[in-house]
Amino acid sequence: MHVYLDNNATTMVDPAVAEAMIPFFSEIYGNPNSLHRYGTASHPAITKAINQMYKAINASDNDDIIFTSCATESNNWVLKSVWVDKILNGDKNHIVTTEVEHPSVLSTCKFLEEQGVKVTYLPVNDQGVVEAHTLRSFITEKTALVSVMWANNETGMIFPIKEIGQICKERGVLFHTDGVQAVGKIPVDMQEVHVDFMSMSAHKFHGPKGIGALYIRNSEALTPLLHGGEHMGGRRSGTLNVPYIVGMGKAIELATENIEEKMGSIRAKRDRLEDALLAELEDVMVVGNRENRTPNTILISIRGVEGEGMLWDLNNALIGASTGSACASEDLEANTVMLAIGADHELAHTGIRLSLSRFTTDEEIDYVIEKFKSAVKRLRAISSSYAKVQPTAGGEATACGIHHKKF
Ligand code: 7TS
Repeated sequence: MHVYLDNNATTMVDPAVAEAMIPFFSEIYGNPNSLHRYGTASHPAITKAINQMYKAINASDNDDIIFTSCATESNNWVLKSVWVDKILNGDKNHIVTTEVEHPSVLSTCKFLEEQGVKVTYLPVNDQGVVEAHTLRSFITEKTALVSVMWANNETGMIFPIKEIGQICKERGVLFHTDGVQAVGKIPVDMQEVHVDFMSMSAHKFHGPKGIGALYIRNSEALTPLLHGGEHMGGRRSGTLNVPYIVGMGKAIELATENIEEKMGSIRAKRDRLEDALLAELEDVMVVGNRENRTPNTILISIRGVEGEGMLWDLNNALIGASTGSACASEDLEANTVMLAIGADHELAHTGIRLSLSRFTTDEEIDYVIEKFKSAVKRLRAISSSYAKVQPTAGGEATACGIHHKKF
């Protein structure tokens, strides 16, 4: 059996999405900016995709949704353009973000710090969540932007976007959220939150890789990242990637229609897997409470078992999982989100992320439970650092040199 449980890294393209894209490669291939019939032939499909995007997140007609090449581009666009508009050409000098953003936000913030921008990195609590009230004391009249993700890619923890948006609105500060791990996993309704900019990525909800979008409330001014041929109203140049736009529209429609029902089914499988691992393995813990977590995600730490060793064993059993963000997985570093939560280095090396999708089956879950248990048993038997101890009431154990917080 093959089991893919790395859906927070990327998802399978839904066959219905692939089918919708196919005509736009070799049949309807004109440049949509061309005035002839070959160009205009794709217009209805583009309009349909745009409408699917607006409907999926309940955007209003005054808002813009601009297609980009990926969420990394969307995140770079907001941060760099707010820097140009409000800091280089304005009187602000400060951006607030969090310690646990995706590298496309954190690395851009580091770059902006090198340019002289002041950046505040908000801490997370022991659940891995930024508490909205911590933001209040950090916003000053020099703050140009607050950027806080909607859901974390490693833990699945959902951040209080409604409260944060409200604080930003009261203080007159622009608010960006990286919605990549929220859209298609939990209901996202732009009428319910005050968000100025939201990044999205199609490949996280069974669309193709290499296409993303940026939601812009009330068509807020934002200097383009890509200048050129005035595509998309001059907001983002580059010939429209019609097949991928069609694919993203179809994918977001499929992911968000009856989302509660779809997610209920994923949640039931996720909970069954989580319950089994917690009940049948000793000295393991899952980061973050379930109620406040995206329904497909488990970040589990297995005391005494290196994440990479675990991945190796799972991979040999044809199970795809992750030790954290694939974007950072070439350097065998500790899980940065676990470090931010307060885990020590040793524990932060033991995190395994299991992320399900609507294509995950009950049989696959049964298979993963068995293989996971046997991998932990094997790796602990050869582990020099693992000594079986009973955790104390506070969830702390010291016999193997690991001191950790109870998550
Ligand atoms: N933002 C978040 C929260 C993400 O999880 C990712 C990808 C991105 C942005 C980047 O999206 P892209 O469209 O540029 O690819 N996250 C992961 C992950 O968790 N493991 O691999 C990729």
